[in-house]
Amino acid sequence: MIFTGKGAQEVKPVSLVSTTSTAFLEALREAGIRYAFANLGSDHTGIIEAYSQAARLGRLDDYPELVTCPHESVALSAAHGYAQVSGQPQAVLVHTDVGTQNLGGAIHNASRGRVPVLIFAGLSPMTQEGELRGTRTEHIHWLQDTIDQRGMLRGYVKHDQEIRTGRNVKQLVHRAVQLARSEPAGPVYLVAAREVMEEELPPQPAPGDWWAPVAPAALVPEVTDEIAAALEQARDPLVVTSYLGRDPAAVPALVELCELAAIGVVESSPIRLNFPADHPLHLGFHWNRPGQEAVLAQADVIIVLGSDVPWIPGHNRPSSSARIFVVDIDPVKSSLPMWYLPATRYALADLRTAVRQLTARLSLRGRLDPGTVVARAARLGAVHDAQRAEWAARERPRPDDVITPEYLVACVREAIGPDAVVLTEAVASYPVVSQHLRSSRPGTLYGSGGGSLGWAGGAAVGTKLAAPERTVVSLVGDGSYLFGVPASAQWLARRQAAPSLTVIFDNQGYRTPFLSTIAVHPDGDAVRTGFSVSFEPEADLAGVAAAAGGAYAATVTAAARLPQTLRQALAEVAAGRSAVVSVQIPPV
Ligand SMILES: Cc1ncc(C[n+]2csc(CCOP(=O)(O)OP(=O)(O)O)c2C)c(N)n1
Ligand SMILES: [Mg+2]
Repeated sequence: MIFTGKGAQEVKPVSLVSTTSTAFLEALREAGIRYAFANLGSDHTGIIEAYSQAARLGRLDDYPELVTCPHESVALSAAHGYAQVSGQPQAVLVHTDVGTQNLGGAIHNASRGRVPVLIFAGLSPMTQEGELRGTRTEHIHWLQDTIDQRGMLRGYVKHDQEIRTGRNVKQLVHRAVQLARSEPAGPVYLVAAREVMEEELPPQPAPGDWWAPVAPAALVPEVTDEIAAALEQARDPLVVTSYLGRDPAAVPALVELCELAAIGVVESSPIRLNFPADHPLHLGFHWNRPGQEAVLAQADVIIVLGSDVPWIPGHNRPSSSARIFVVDIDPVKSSLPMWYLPATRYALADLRTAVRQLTARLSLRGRLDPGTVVARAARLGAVHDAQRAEWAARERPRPDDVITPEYLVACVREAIGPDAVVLTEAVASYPVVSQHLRSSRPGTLYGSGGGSLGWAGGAAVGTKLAAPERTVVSLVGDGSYLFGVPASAQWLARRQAAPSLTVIFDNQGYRTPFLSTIAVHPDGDAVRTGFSVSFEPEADLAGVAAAAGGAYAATVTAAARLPQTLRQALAEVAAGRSAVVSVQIPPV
């Protein structure tokens, strides 16, 4: 290979032009980036030439595979899905200010979800009279020049930088990827003017292997002792987590700790599988529903292990005497403007490492009283069993053939089996998905991590590209489905041969804003008048996917038909074609 690694010193063929763009693309590949999810424009002429040259020379493997995405938010969501499942950041190439703006809420999701991704956007050319190659040639080059393009993403990226010369573009790319991957991981943003990306320069050697992400941090011994001692003395210890399972290997580590000391686990607005839902120490899920959760109120020692919102104190809070410890890769949430917990200790640590430290400390000392542990495990197991019996009763089919969300999730669970990768964006049905999917295997459940709907459409494509052997299933609201630019996402799935099943919880509108209003105005006019955001007359949601991506499309209105339709849809997916099943649940 001429371009990459130490081979950069080799002979340069006559027909080879080396530019900032070629070095940039080589650096992405050197950094392990496999895909460039791209929406190209006039700022990318150097990149387009680079790919064209590589195609001519048979060297496309030197660059990330260029994946054309007809919408930028789908591109970023695809990179998000890929990184969530694989841990590997990918690149997203967008056009100047407008492409950056079209990333939309997907940048919020990547940021809040702590997902590594490298975003590159061109800047408008900086010269206008032909001074340099790449100078302005189109009217939009004046219009797309903005005061502070990088500022548009500031607040959502960990790092933003302008590439000012090709002479150190590789270093800038490797550094950006290092920053993106170091915990707390997140998106990074590079920009460069067209003239810079067109700059001719000698082939750039790969910088050394200096760019590993920051190594995981452990708890200092004093803090391990402090938390272990609190657990030893606790009457009702509880772990609350939302994203410990970002590291799937942390899940069995948490199981071991909880079994050792009989610690209950609650998942609060989970965006990962953090603890097996079928484990007797799993004590349920907290979402937004108003009301005090007894398990949280009873706890005397609480360890918050990876959560941005472990509870919502306005309606659900721990006892004022509870001792609370926060252990997190991001313990004080520097990117969230207003955030605090009544905790006695905040510790920055890799969660798997910290959990193993606690397990080792508690095992060594032998100070856990076996009788207490056994009795507590039995008591918590009874709470778990009662909870599950209540949930099981709710998922039985109704005699009138109406499809409830509970029944829908139960049918999905039975159809997809325990190993499918599920992306959840079912909004008002988030709690129902948590309770009835019963996800129990690490790496099988993902949320966006943020609050910008429309993530699952693109994320499913990225997930399938990262894990081609897995069945990928998205559970989405009808509103979320439409936010996800389904024509773009479904087209991309077909183009990239990345099929998945999408199940739409179709209540023909937005339920959630109404639920939000009830929480603030329980006796207000919205409740009295039955305000709704209805999508009447409704689009043929599944038909959009058929038209854009050749997907198998079905709409289900009767409970009895649901299992068979899901089976058919999964058969289509297994055969290589996406499927969208729109399921009519009671309307808003
Ligand atoms: C990009 C974006 N726009 C708006 C919202 C505000 N919002 C929150 S829930 C919701 C309704 C979503 O509709 P649907 O997916 O059908 O879910 P449902 O509430 O009906 O369960 C909206 C619009 C949001 N979260 N993200
Ligand atoms: Mg809806």
